Amino acid sequence: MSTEEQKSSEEYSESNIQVLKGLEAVRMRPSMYIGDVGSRGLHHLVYEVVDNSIDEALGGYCKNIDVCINDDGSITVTDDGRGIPVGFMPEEGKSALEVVLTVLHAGGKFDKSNYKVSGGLHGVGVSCVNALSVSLLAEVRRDGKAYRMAFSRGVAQGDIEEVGATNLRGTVITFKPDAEIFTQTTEFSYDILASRLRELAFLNKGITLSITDKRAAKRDETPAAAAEASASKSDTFFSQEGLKEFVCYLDASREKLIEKPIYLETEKNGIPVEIALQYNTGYTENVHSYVNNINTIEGGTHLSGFRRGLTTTLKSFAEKSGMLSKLKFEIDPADFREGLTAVISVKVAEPQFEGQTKTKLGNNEVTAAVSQAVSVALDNYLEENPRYAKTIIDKVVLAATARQAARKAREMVQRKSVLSGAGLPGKLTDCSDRDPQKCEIFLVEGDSAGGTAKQGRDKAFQAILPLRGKILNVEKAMEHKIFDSEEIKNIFTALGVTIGTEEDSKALNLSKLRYYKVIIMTDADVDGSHIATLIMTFFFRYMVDLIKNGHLYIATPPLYQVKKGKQERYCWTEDQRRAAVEEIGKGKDAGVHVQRYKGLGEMNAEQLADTTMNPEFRTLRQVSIESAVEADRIFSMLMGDDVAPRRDFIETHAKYARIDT
Ligand code: 0RA
Repeated sequence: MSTEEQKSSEEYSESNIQVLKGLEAVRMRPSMYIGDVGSRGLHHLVYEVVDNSIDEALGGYCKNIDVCINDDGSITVTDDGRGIPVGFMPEEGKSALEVVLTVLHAGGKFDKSNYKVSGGLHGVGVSCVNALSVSLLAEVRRDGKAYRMAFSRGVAQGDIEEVGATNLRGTVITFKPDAEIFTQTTEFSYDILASRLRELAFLNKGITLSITDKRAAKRDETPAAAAEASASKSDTFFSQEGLKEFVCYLDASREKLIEKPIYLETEKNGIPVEIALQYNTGYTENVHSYVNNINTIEGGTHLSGFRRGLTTTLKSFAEKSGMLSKLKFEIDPADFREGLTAVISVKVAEPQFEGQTKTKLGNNEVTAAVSQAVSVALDNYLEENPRYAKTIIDKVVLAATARQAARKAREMVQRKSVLSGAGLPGKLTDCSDRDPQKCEIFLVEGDSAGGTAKQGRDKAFQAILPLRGKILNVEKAMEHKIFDSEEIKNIFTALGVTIGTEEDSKALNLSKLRYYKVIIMTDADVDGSHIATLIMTFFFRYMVDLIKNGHLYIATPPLYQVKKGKQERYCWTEDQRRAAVEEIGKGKDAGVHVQRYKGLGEMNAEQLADTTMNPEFRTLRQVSIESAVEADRIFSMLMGDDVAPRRDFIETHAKYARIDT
């Protein structure tokens, strides 16, 4: 507020006061504008600026967009679009640049003709980013001249300045998020930003998006890792063929069933529709939908249209060609989507977003548009590619047959679960409290660690379920096998959740969930990571709502115990180990004993409780899904034999969160 006081009051026109009120509102209730003020909201700031550049690109004015994470943690977004207009706007009493950066939803004041098709989930514009940044510098290159204007927390720090001649064109926005707003973190994740830029490149073919990380290496690592990290990281994303390449990227580690993805790009009733789909030899459905470049994770009318078009077209083709004559039961719509990977992208002028996370498209007119587009393109494909048509239908028939078998297995699990406490698995050591909100269950690798955990737990609210070795890899197994697996049945029955109906096997009833914290506890080694990944894969494929509602956690057992005489310290990182040796060794290493814990089994019950289980001392990592699309691809990739990406995954996708309740 000090900047406000410095200026004399007469300088404040009506519009200035309104601007302050507008941006002040953003600062008062940031979550209303950007969703939340955690890591997600923080990254949203970058998307908001990039979306403006994407709009320029979709209008045909911009080809390159670059994002840079600067050494000081700020972000610079550079594009080669037309540049934000800089001329004086008499009605507003200030430059267009200042209007764009200080007036909420200022976009409408300029170009009404080409509607914004990008424009983020919250569609709030760069002025919000400005309001939530401790500093923002806008540089515009336009008509042979370069201009700049600086802001702090949305307040102009002087007038727009002409700073010289240039033959460049475009906009450069540099901003540093305000730590007063983003109290949890102001640190950007390269991986999160890179994966969004990659996604945007696939969704908007022909645009080049790049990212560079200029931050210095973090210290917490080994010297080799630090050296590698100190070279600035960089990636460039460009897609010539759009969604066709997106689908290939998603299916990179799956075995394809047809030679190339089926692809369509058309406009129906004024709605641009782009779709690519591919069948693979797997059993999971991976359909991702977008509206105006936003991932609609809750689906909506475009997804319904896609499903309808797919089902009716494949079904009528199969019937016509007599391929269903031997089937004695109805094919389920879901059978048409087993082993299907698809991306649907539509552009809707006035999207209505509904649902819990406002990522479900509500516009009814979109269903028919997408359904028709799919029918036409798919019909053509099946006619022109009879061999692949047969391959696809064969796969559907196989899926239908397996579903019949799965139904029986599932009904068995269903009958056993929930109904009464008597149905609980014999291996479960339950807690005494019955309030799910207070209760937690540890899924523990192996019977012996399970035994230790049983002794170390707090009986009142901590339950233990030991799992035998490596649980079934659900990524590679058919559904009826999954419901046959003893370990998986035990998880379902112990948690008390019921599995979906036949129509939607993934629909989950969480209302009977018996523990609000489901904690995976495995050894701190590669095998342990693998087991944790297998368990996470299971939850991702069969209980994704459990993850989305924040119930899934990973325990973090310590890596070292540092001991001298009666003094002992537990350490989770190299830095902590060094510090502990220093501290209790008092500079002398003599007599200091460092034990590397390789497994849970090396700790006794008390140690396990003190370091890993007791809420007072432990650190839990909450599993979250940053991007459903990336998560899906990664889960399919991780199930290969390569260990390194698996470990990376666990480190980057399980957020660190200190949970002390
Ligand atoms: C308002 C009007 C016009 C372009 C923009 C804003 C614009 C904003 C951003 C933000 C980042 N990059 C951007 N590029 C352009 C239309 C410009 C005209 O009519 O010349």
